Amino acid sequence: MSLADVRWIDLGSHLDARGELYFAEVGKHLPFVLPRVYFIRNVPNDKLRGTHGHRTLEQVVVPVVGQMTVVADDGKNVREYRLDNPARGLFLPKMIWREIKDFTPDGVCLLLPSEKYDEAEYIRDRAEFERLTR
Ligand code: T46
Repeated sequence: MSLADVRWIDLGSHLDARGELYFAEVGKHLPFVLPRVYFIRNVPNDKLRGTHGHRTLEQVVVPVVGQMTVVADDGKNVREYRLDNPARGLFLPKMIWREIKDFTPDGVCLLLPSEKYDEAEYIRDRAEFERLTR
């Protein structure tokens, strides 16, 4: 996979006088069936989340509250994406090194991954990631 496979995904929405409702439906907004969800919040501004790649896992990152920046890296090119709109998630395919940084104090991101948690499919060693993407 390469940075060309990283893309924005517009969620479904229903906005009316009662407020805002957003949704992601498999096949319509999500390219995989969801076996797990998790969210990250309360990240100090000088701390990073991620800093690894995934052998097989894909996921969508949704900035439900506040803002944060995803740095995506395919081993050859690096690109930054500012997540600032809860109506839009960022799709990260497998074999992309990612860091999430610069959370605003209120920042909460919801992660929609394609697999259950499996430490064996993480690539936490940067040298190994570079070997695999060479
Ligand atoms: C990713 C970024 C954006 C679990 O037990 N179950 C889970 O579903 C998750 C996500 C984590 N954990 C355990 C594994 C570690 O012992 O929680 C601990 C911290 O996880 P990690 O250091 O991987 O957290 P992040 O924020 O660096 O990475 C997470 C995801 O793991 C990763 O897939 O892309 O968020």
